[in-house]
Amino acid sequence: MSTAPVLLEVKDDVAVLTLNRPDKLNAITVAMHKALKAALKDIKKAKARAVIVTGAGRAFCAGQDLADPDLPKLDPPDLGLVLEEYYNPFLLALRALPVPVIAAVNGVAAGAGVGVALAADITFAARGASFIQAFVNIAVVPDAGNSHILPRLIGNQRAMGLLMTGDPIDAETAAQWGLIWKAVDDEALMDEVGAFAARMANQPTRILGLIKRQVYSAAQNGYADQLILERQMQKIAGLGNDYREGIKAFLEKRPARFTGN
Ligand code: LHQ
Repeated sequence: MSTAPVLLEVKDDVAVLTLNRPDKLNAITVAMHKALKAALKDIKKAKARAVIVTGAGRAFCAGQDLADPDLPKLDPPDLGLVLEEYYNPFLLALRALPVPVIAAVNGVAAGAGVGVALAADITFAARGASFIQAFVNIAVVPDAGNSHILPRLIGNQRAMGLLMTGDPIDAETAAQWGLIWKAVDDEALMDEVGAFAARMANQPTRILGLIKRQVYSAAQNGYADQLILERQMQKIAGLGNDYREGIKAFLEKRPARFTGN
């Protein structure tokens, strides 16, 4: 088994990005950040049409590696630096991938690990997985996008409760609350996510990229601005080969064969 902090496999247009420090529950080090940055470049080069993010072993990701000797050592410390230099660019780049990113949360996700799971466009979790806003337990504030995403997905009350207690919730509760798309049986997780990603890879990829931009812009836009954005994007959609194929397939009463363009 490779000891690289991140594994990447691209097959049939689907990239699988695996956080790979199973002994440390895939806690994120500076070395892992560097590998993630390289992996995102490789995913773009490979022109993958869907991306799965998962963890090796029994955990998804335990967040920041609290023992990482490479964490910037400053006296007094500036924990913001590791966010500025590593987490924020990585999460923005992940969100900006113009293809669907699907998280397969195979076990516990804590702190920034939840941020990675929720930066995906669609998050599946194994029933045995849990989500822990662990920040408060070590007296730091939420980061990795958690303070943005949580209130939007589950509302202020539940967000406050999770962030202020650091208590875990299981995958079923996360799904009921709308934090994730779906909880699935542990042993079925990778098959189900693989099938979903394969389906996504046959969708009109450029349209999925535009849907991402629409949905993420909606967090900032008012209704009128969003209508303008929809108008701009529908123009782009209408110029695509997949649009022509979609209409043709409908009129010919057959499934569309989208190429992603
Ligand atoms: C770990 C970690 C870990 C290192 C498990 N680090 N080794 C923070 C600060 C700075 C700047 C940037 O932003 C952040 C953001 C954050 O992410 S803050 C939140 C950081 N994460 C945590 O506080 C979670 C810490 N981990 C835990 O609470 C537990 O490990 C959980 C609840 C995740 C799992 O518990 P168990 O299933 O009982 O496993 P374990 O605790 O026995 O862990 C297994 C091994 O993994 C163990 O190593 P060892 O050598 O003793 O076997 C842990 O030390 C190691 N590990 N998380 N974050």
